[in-house]
Amino acid sequence: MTEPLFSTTQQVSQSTTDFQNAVDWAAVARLVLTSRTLDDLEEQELVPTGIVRYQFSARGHELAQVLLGLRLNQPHDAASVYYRSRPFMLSQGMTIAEGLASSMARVDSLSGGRDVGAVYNMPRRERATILPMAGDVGGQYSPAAGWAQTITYHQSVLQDQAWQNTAAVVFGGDGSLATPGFWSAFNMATTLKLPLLFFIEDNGYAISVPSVLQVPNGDIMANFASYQNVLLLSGDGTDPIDAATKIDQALDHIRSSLGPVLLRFRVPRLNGHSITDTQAYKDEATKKAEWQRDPIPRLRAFMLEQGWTDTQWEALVAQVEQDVRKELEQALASPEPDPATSSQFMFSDPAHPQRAGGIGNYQPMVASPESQVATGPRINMIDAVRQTLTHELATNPRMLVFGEDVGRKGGVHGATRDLQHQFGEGRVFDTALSEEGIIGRAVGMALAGLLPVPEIQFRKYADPAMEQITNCGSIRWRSNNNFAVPLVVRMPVGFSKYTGDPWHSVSGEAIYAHTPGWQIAFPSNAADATGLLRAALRGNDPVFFLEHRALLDTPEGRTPYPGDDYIVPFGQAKVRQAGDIVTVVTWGAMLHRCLEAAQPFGDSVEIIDLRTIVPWDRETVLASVEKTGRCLVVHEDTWTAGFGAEIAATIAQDAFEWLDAPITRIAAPDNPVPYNRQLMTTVIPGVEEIRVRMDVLLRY
Ligand SMILES: Cc1ncc(C[n+]2csc(CCOP(=O)(O)OP(=O)(O)O)c2C)c(N)n1
Repeated sequence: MTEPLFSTTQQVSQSTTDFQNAVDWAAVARLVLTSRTLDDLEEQELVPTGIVRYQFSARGHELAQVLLGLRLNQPHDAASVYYRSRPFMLSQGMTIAEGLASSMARVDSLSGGRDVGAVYNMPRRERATILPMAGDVGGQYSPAAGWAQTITYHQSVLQDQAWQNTAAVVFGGDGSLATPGFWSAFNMATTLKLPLLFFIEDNGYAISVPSVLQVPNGDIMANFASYQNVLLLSGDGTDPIDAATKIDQALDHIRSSLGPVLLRFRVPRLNGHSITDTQAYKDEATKKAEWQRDPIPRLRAFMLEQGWTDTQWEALVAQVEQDVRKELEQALASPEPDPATSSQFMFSDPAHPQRAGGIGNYQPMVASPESQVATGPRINMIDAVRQTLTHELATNPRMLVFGEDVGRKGGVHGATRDLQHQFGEGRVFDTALSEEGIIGRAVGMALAGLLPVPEIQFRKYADPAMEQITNCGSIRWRSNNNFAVPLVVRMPVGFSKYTGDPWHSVSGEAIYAHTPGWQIAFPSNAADATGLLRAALRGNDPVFFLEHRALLDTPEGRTPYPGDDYIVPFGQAKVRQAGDIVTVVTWGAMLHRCLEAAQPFGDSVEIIDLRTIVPWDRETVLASVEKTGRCLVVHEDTWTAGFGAEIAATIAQDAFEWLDAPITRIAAPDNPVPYNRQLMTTVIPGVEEIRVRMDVLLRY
């Protein structure tokens, strides 16, 4: 790789009083011109020749980004960027060749060719860590708030001096101010007074939609005037002194732990939104007025005022042109990615540790002996969950537990009762009612090396967080194994022992199984809950830990506590009952219904508790079907594209020769769970229905 685009000897003053005098304006000019030259090159040569397919210009936005970038000089500073952030990326040490290789989707791109060239991620080099960016507008915000909360965690709970004076920054356009992601992060940052800078580049448009349709009267600053706990700053992002001064003021506020800042710069967007956008929605006068605000002539005039000569400026332009041409050769020489690697890095691989976030020296877990479960008084599954959380909190200072009502109340299901009292409000705490904020914050914390364990009150209420969930799952893959985000999302699923309803009784594991990058545990009893939760908490990947409501405090879910070191590695199903004529595959509360249904059939029925949905134990299932030749899959999730369909398809493909009967499924019909108990029992598979199907298969 070639040198980053700023000199390591530049002066970036720590002092806040004379920032504009201390700025290395030569470095600023070089970076700004480099970004502009890259845009020219791509638009005029690389897109027309098909070498670059997808281009986002930063033209007009460059100056303020670079001024901010050069100030991110603390070791734990982090930034969550967006697709117009290439000038900032250059200021963080991304080389010209990497920038071009990213646009060309080559091996040397920041994502190894996996992501769009303008979608960045970069473990720390000389300056900030660049969090894996989201392609969804608004998705960049709550992970940045999670990093900001990590800063306060290190400062106040872990008392870590290295995190003093640290800032998190999130970049966005005016359109992004209308997204749920922005509001969830803004609410979080202002409520918790987080060290987070919202750096808003307001160019007046979101593609073609003007900002008057994004926020009232198109002016977010006026609307925020009465907002509490935030410093509001607004400036001209094309004016070197105004931009430098406001950035200085903003960072000074944040590094002094005075809370968040929203800094809005008005900037012109001198090109279309992307290369395909002709800007037909702007009239000529508007475009002309925008070009008059081009920051580069203003920067040049400012540099001349500072004593630069025309010759020096022209020499810099020529030098930048030469540098870009030289690194273009390097980018063009970068190979295409190897097609054989396209599925690599979906999950942690001990042979290839990630570079940031998660556990660096992760090793696969070993199963504890079953004998550990055998003795002792039986405890509820919810108590097993609490006991496991307690032990892991006591032994892992990086672990935090949070969610709605999780703190003082101890959770609406009691899983976290007394944990705040034992471990303090810094480690076990209530959050605002924002699932997007809960999961997005967890992502930012995991990227920063903590182990977040958020609770979602009921499976249905994770829906607002779906954007963060899908983005989280793909982080390791799309950052080409640069970043890992191990975190454990606990949530109750399914009907309760009293009733069901459309809101609290969703199981829906199939949706998450279809969300790449997540592992899913679905225990049927206290011992498995203990072992699986411990495996999740010591793992190196994001996990959904699904706790069935009808098993939390019922006899079916009870077992002896297997101990504080008990581990059930993922992907190891358990044969709960051996049999030789029919195989039943199931999980969660349905396991107990299957056991009851099979009672009249003695050892004819083999019952497998899958225990984890991702990864699922194909070997145990296929070995059983080879033995029995018959298979019944039972689950509570809805029928169409339920996880049973995946199991049935696998058996049909890999064990077809062994089958003596059609693979049979029992699942909920494709409708929500009703509140009326009698209606509910017609939807959730019952013991009688299961027994009849077993009988049919036994006689087939
Ligand atoms: C959630 C989501 N919706 C829609 C899009 C498509 N899209 C990409 S950029 C964009 C406009 C964003 O405008 P703004 O935030 O003002 O930033 P600018 O491009 O003006 O810098 C839209 C609608 C997206 N990427 N994500």
